[in-house]
Amino acid sequence: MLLASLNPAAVAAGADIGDAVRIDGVTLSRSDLVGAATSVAERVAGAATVAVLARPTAATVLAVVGALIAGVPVVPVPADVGAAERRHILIDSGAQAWLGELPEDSAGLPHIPVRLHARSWHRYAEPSPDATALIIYTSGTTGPPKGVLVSRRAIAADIDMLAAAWQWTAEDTLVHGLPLYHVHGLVLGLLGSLRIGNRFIHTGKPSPQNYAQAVADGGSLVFGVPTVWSRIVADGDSARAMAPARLLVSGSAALPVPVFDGLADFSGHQPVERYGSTESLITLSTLASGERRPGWVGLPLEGVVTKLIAEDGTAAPHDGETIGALHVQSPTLFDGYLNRPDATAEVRSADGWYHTGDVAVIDAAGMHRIVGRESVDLIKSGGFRIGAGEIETVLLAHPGVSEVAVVGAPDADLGQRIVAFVVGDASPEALIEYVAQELSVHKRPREVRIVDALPRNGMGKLLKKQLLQEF
Ligand code: MLC
Ligand code: AMP
Repeated sequence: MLLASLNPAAVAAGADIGDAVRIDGVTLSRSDLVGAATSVAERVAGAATVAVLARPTAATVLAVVGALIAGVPVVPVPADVGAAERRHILIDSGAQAWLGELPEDSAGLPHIPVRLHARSWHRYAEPSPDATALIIYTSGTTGPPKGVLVSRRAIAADIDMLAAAWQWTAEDTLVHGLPLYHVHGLVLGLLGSLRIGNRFIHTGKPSPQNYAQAVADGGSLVFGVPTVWSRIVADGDSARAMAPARLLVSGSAALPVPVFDGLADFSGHQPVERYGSTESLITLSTLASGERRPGWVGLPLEGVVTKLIAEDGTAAPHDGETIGALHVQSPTLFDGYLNRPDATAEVRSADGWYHTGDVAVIDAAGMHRIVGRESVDLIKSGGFRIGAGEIETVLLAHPGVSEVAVVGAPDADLGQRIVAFVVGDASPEALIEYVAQELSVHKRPREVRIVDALPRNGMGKLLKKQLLQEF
């Protein structure tokens, strides 16, 4: 059973001890979760796909769990989504209804509300492990986001592999304040907790103070993206407040070595770093029982195999120095991009390897270090994956823009920050607001530079590396 701790028979027999989920001021026991989510399941059963506006609320938790009970694939929609991105996600996914919260613009879809106090004790058969659990939209280098088909099998396998690596048990209290529309917050944090049977606390905004409070409330397994950890270290007191936790885990982007060291100094915990993607789920991690090496993301999880392909197409040696393109094979890989066999074939080989797009080195002990990405057009900002092409397309549709180039500039807080170089006569503020409205708030450029011309080579191709030299 995917959400093993919500087994109705066990919950009815009294396994329902204590709180299961605390989020947005609401506390749910496992019995509350089974009863209310099964009531949701009764209302969505039979739908092909539903969209969930994934704000961090109890309604979102019940919507996702209810759809999973009924075997209906969920499309988590970013809480801060803008008009054009929402339209694309709804049309591409074929979502038939909004389940849970209704956005301001429902785009004409019917609404299935979630009632916190409704209860049903109907028993649903567990859907096939091959069934799609989630369709998560994620950015590529060009074009609009693609829907990643994530199966129930992949999710269950990943959580079990991570549980082994992190000695994660029902005794833990998992804490994070991350969005519930991506792998990190939703799959690992929420679904992981409901599979393992540990208590889960969502902190609300992932501020250093909220993290400190959640650890004071018993948090033992704490998840964050590097930006969150960096802000906690900068705060000092909050970093010291992590001391009673059992394991601090960082992922979704590279954890800077000074942040790793700061956490170790203040809290006494060297953080565990892990690596993965929407397409592969988490495939590499350092171990609760093993070496944590600053700047390195760890070893393949049980069942994962990796290979490095050097520029000449041969296998790169595992010498800790030779750089190659990272490919992974894992029971956790996605089932393709929805409606995009062409894009799927570009990254997944017939014999089951996923081409991650990341560049890495591996040492003789099998430790991996991520060196960077193959393309400058995939940006990671605050742990969010953002395609430069997607932002450029939107900006080009603005009447005040004639040419544009978007880059990820190095940023001490966000890892990378989105900077748009624009030829045109619009104001930077108007363009930032335009992207926030059309795509989503977290994809907005943090900076727009109006320039006379963009650097191009003789063929007219943009020279983004030249733009990046400005930083
Ligand atoms: C600012 N705001 C605006 C705005 N400009 N609102 C509307 N329009 C505008 N133009 C508001 C925001 O809504 C927000 O409001 C506030 O200003 C601050 O927003 P922000 O500046 O965008 O937030 P910031 O502090 O920079 O966010 C940092 C962060 C965030 C770390 C909290 O980047 C984050 O949550 N990252 C997590 C990403 C993640 O989970 N990635 C996992 C991908 S899965 P308000 O009301 O909120 O204050 C993956 C796999 C793996 O990668 O390996 O895990
Ligand atoms: P997403 O699909 O949003 O999960 O983004 C996946 C990408 O995030 C990966 O391909 C990497 O580029 C990056 N990533 C995730 N975890 C790490 C990490 N620990 N270190 C460096 N990059 C990471």
